[in-house]
Amino acid sequence: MNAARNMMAVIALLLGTGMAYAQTGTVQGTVKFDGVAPTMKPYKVTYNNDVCGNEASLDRLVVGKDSCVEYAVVYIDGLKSKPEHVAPSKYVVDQKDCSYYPHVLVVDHGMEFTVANDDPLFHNVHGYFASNNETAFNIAEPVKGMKTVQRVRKPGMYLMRCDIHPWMNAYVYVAGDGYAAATNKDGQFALSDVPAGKYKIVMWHEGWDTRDVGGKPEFSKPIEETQEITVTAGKTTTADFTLK
Ligand SMILES: [Cu+2]
Repeated sequence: MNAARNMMAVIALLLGTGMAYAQTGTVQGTVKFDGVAPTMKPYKVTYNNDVCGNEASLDRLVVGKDSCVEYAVVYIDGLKSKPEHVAPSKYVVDQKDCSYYPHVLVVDHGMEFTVANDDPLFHNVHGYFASNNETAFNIAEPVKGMKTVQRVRKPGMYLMRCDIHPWMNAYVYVAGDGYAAATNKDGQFALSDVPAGKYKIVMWHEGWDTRDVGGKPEFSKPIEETQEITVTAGKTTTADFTLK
């Protein structure tokens, strides 16, 4: 009797899993730079050189082999699911050698991430809402080995900068819903378990023009491109983007 019941439970589970898979698809694609990518000038570092080095990259435009663009964020617009509780240790931005790693972090579930300091000097992590440049949070991490869990109230894009080392910049995209990704060094992204349907898919890139304002780089506006896609159950939909 018990064996029969267990078997029924297994069949129900398999059917349930099968149905869940049958209703979702994968979206994948590549972001490439159109034409010859401009060369990015490094920022001259004039203090804390023992830790920070003599030059720093702003990481505003990272183009690899075959014009592949790293650190673009791709997300599906208007597709919302409930954020899951994920341990904030899953999402970490580390400060090392006076740079942020990774340069772009996507928090695809939940609303928390961790900021760590791996440098033997004082960094502060000034977070701004990318939409209006207003302060969202400000964390001081004076000591090497510090870790701070940052909880944000709103999903969206956040810019992080250090007020002491003005070249340090990074982005955190809090999707909360599981349908966002940053491109890897091969310019690729993949979004899995997307419910079948028609959507707008957005590619966001931070933009790379900078202007020196009293020794502090100011950044140009981000670039966004949108496509309409249809996600079919059990299939992979391709969405490629070109950055100009
Ligand atoms: Cu700093």
